[in-house]
Amino acid sequence: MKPTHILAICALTLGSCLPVAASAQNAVAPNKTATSATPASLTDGEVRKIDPGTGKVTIKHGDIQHLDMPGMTMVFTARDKALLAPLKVGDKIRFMATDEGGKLIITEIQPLAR
Ligand SMILES: [Cu+2]
Repeated sequence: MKPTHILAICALTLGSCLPVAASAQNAVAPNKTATSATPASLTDGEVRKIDPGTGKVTIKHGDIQHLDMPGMTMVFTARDKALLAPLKVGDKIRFMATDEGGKLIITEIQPLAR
């Protein structure tokens, strides 16, 4: 097999896999040259209120650069209510927030040491 064939296969694979890995909304970001495409990262926060029934959690959070949001206290919705099970009010956490159609969803929570 010639090396050029391997390169061609890699390019095809990357091109078809990237949009699949991201959500439909984020899929366009890698192709943009704009500076607004900040990669999503974990945000520091402190749990203020937990509502296990609705999956809502109030968090005092630091800057969320990929959502272009300054630090504030606000309500998020956990994608999976089970994410909230280990939490207690006052816990320091790191969490992944994502904007889905204007609704802020938490997809991951990492508790920090109490
Ligand atoms: Cu906020």
